[in-house]
Amino acid sequence: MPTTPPRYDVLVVGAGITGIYQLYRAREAGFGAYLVESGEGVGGTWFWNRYPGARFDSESYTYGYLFSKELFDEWEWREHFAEQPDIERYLNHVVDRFKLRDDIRCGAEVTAASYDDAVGSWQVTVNDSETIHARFLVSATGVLSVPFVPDVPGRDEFAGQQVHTARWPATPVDFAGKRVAIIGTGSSGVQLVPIVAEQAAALTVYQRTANWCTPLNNAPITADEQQRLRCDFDTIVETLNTSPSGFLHPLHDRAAFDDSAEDRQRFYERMWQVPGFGKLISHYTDLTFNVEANAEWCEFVARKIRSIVRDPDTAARLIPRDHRFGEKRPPFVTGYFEAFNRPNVRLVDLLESPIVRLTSTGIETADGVAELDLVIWATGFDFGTGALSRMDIRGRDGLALNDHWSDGPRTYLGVQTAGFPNFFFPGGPHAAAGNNPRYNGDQVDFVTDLLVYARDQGYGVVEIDPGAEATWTNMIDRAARKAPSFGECSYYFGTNIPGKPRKYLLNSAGRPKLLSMIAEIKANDFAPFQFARVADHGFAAR
Ligand code: N01
Repeated sequence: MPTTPPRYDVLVVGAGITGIYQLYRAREAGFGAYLVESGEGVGGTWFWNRYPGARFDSESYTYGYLFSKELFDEWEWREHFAEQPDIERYLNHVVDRFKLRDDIRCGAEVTAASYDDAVGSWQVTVNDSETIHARFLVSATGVLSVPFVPDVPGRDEFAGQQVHTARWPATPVDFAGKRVAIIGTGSSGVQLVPIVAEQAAALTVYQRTANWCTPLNNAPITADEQQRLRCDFDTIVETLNTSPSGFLHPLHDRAAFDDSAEDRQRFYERMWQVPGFGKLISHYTDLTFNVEANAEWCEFVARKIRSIVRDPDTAARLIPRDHRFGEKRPPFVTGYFEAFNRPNVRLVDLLESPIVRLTSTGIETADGVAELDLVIWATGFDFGTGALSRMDIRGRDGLALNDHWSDGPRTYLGVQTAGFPNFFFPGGPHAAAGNNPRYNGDQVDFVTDLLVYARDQGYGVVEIDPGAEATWTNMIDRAARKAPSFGECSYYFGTNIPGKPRKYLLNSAGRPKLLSMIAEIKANDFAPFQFARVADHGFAAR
């Protein structure tokens, strides 16, 4: 007997940090809400990226949820920068604590979604076979969710094991006694290198471009610090809400050449010791604007690299030559440069000897074949639009999202795009440029408030005006040109994916601006969103 497809007010896609919060907010607001997740567990990015060494590089307590003081008080992060298993435990704890698990279905991948204008709702296909109807579809599919593997000849011929950092298997990968390759030296590769180096018989690191890596400076959170965090909750929230990028790191008040040469060196030493993104945020105010200031800091970091790495040729290769500090998203490391002092670790500079192909036994470069048991691809993601572009999303009159975005994403507030009524994507393109969960949480709050407004006014359809979309998207593109960080060499422009349009994928206008725009929109009855009534308002409350 054919069964009637389930119907929900709000269908959330993706059980990452954003999706879990969206499910919580939609349910608290009284919507019949449900969440589908392609992975076999919750956590999103923090479920898939379970490679050894994966951890936050934003402070744990600024990255977790802040909507519940009780949650904040009862969860004790063990480290300032938590490791992946702790993060996954935390997200499972949140799901259970707020009784969300019954409304989440894992192993359910959205393979298509189309808007039905006649009834003002979405027909969503799951796992190519099942149908779910939803009045509102919220894709919380994230920006770092689709792994990228370069099209290197012979990939299928390699007889050993291959794994991507962003699809790391749940069963531990054994490095002991193995000849391992890590391809890619972005944030994932450089976190993994020291761990593999300790266990593998031989590790070859294939680097195309060196990155400006600086120490993460992680530490356990002491009992006193735990206590202080609890006491400071309100101040922490206030600081995060008013800082441009959603971090606690204070801004500096001096430009580099306000200080003497001696004072600058002392300051650089201090920066080397500060945790995580402090090195970008609390640095001299002109670090990313002033070429000379940036060059001096880069030279300081280069000296540090030379002082750690004993082989001068390897050290030289590990020092970036093609970009300044902050032009790409900087990785933060623990023991990365030190790993190259081990006798079992070798660096291959792909600019000198590019990969020719994979053979059945290893990787062939211009210098010959390295025999391998395991190849690890740490080659990044189809950032920002990767997941949305793979779901065959069709809006009004069958318009494909991929056609609407053929020149790159066009959005309003990074939450909706014109021609796709009742479809939202918090935490997607044009969402954050800083501490992701903070911006993404703002967007979830906004989407929920918008849906509550629509419901209260008796509307069933919510759609952004194309003019407003164009204005916001132009603002994003202008802000990107003015932004001090993240040049076109960074994957934030889609540069790493062959054939992808070069369009800025973040929102570098800052969180305070986003929050003030949201306040203004709400004060104006959510103009410039357009609303319409629908005949059938009978969507399911579970
Ligand atoms: O990916 P990436 P990632 N041949 O794109 C190389 C977040 N994150 O997974 O620079 C050889 O940064 C590529 O080389 P190049 C964080 O936002 C956070 O490391 O293009 N190499 C590069 O070295 C981060 O920024 C944490 O020349 C090839 C690497 O692969 C984002 O995720 C931890 C190649 C890709 O680096 C992505 O990081 C981990 C080819 N054909 C990740 N193609 C935290 O700490 C690409 N590469 C929170």
